Amino acid sequence: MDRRAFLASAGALAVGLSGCLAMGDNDGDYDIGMSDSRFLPEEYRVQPGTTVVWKNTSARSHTVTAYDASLPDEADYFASGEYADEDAAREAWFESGGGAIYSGETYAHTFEQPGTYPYVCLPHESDGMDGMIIVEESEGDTVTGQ
Ligand SMILES: [Cu+2]
Repeated sequence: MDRRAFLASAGALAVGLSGCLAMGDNDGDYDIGMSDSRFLPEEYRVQPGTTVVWKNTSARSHTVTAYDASLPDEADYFASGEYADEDAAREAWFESGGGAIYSGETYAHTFEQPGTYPYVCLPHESDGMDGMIIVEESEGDTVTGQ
C-alpha cells in the first residue's frame, strides 16, 4: 500500500470512529451529548433504575425538559432545573433562562418506570432538538445504535 492509499484508509477509519462517538460511545462520563442543536443519541434505551447523564458538549445553553403529557403512568416528571412539570419548566426558561445546562455541565435523571419518555430542549425546540428515553426490562443490549 502506498502512502496515499494508507492515508485514505486511515481517514475512512477516523470517520467511522467519530460516527460511533456520535451515537453515544464517549469517554464514559455521560450517556447523551448535547451538540449545537441535537441530542446524541436522540433515542437511548436503558433498563429500569438506570441513571442517565446528559452533558452539554457544545458552546450553547440547552435544557432537558420532559413532555409531561407523554410520560408513562406513575413516572416522575424530569427537567433540568428540577421543575415540577412542563408548564413550570417552560415559564422558568422563557422568563429567566431557568433550567439551562451551560457548556460542559451535566444533568442526570434516574428512570424507574418502564415506558417511553419524550423530551425536548426548550431553546431549540423549533430546531427539532428533541429526544426519547426508552426504559424497558431487557437481557440484551441497553444501548441502541450498535
Ligand atoms: Cu438546545
